[in-house]
Parts: sequence; C-alpha cells; structure tokens
Amino acid sequence: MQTTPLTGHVGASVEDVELGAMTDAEFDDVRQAFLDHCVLVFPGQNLTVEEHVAFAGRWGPVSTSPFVKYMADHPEVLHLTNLGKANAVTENWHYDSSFLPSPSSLTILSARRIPIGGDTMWSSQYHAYETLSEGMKRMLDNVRAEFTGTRLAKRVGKESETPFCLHPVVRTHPETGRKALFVGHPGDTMRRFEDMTLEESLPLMEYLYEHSTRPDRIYRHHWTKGDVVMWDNRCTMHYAVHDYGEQSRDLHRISISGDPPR
Ligand SMILES: O=C(O)CCC(=O)C(=O)O
Ligand SMILES: [Fe+2]
Repeated sequence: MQTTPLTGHVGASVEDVELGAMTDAEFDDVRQAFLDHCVLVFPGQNLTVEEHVAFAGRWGPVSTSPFVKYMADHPEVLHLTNLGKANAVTENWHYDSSFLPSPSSLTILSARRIPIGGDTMWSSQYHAYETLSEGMKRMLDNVRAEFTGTRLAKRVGKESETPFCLHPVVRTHPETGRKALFVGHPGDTMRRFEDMTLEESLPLMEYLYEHSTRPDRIYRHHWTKGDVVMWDNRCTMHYAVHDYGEQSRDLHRISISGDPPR
C-alpha cells in the first residue's frame, strides 16, 4: 500500500490496495492514514455496491440522515445524482449532519458516473483552528452555536421542520485528540451563537466561515469513475461544486455514525 499526500495540510492518495479484498493489517494502515490525512482518495476501485457496504461496515455502524431517500435495496446507501444547481444543497462548505446531536463520523463516496466538472473540495479544520490567534482560540473555547439543516429542509418543502442542534464551535477529535474548528455556512448550516442575537453572531460567523475555507487548507478532488474518497467529518468541511449543468453525476454514499461533538 502506498500513501502519497495530496496537499500540505489535507488529503492523501492511497494506491496498491483493494478495498473490496483487504486484510486486517491493511485496514489498520488505512485507518492510520485516514487519521493522519483526514481525506483519503483510492483511485480505480470500481467497487460494487456490496463491496462498498462491506468496506464501510469495517468503520462502524452506518448512519442515515433525514430528508433524503436511500436506495430501496440498500437502505444505507444514498445515490447522489444531479438534481440541478438550484437543489444542490451541498454546494457550500459544510460538515455533514451537523444539525443532528451526533453527526456522522465519516463518509465514503464511490464514483459511478462523472461529468466534466463536479469536483469536491475538503478543508482541514485542524489547520483552521491551529491558525487562529491565541486570543480567538481562548474566546471560542466555550462557545456553542446552533447548527441547522436549512437548505435540506427547504428542498423538500419542510422549512417549518428545519432541524437544529447546539454544538461547541471547537471540538476535540475523539481519536486523535486534536482540536478542530466546527462551524458552518452562516444561514445555511449555522444560525447563530448560543445566547447571542443574529446581528451579534453574523460578523464572527462570516469571519470563521471564510477563515475555515482558505485555499491553503484545501484539497480539491477532480473525480474519475471508480474513485473512492472518504473523509473525516470530525475535522474537515467539504463543498460539492455544481458546474456541470444537466450532465449526469452519480456517486454512492455511505456514512458512519459519530459521537456528540465535544
Ligand atoms: O457530491 C459530492 O461530491 C459530495 C456531496 C456531499 O456534500 C455529501 O455527500 O455529503
Ligand atoms: Fe456533505
């Protein structure tokens, strides 16, 4: 197995391993690489749905999200398709299911059909936290924010049922012990800071969103059919670029349950 970092702060490509037929020793190496690099790219895997499900199962129990429909014959697999730019709820920087008490710990995508375009970007929230000033770190240490699923609820006409949850804006990764900034898009996935008004919250939310997603902490993946990419949803945000018009884009997605952020 060969692991090659893709940028200075986030992402690595892993080759010479078959995810569908992996030994326990190889899995231990993959797990370590995952904790070290936060995003792993496995080119040319072309997993069957069954292989995808089996690989995901090695990471823990699967998790599902409200407001989306899973595959009829594989209730843990979400088929991501092109629903049009207006419905591209993931075209912003976000942590998955951050509006739930226990957001997923990680997600594994398997690319089935790729358009021209349709890249996905990830940003390291370890790096985002570590590059804040000591004063800002101190100030944020005990702050919580309201995370929401605004666009997701809106897409299915259930705005009045928009889910939300309070979480700390600095979280400690349960496996690495490193601190990561935990924020979202002001208005889409993050509403305001706890016990603060919208007006008070907005400038800092906007600053942190911008800070979290600077180009020097990002990996941008240009997909090829057959790629498998997995990310750590406890220390990265991601953004699905919708620049492919009406072309087809099909990926299968499985997420794994996580713990309440602390
Ligand atoms: O379509 C993608 O590349 C990723 C979409 C996304 O945000 C997700 O699956 O959580
Ligand atoms: Fe996402």
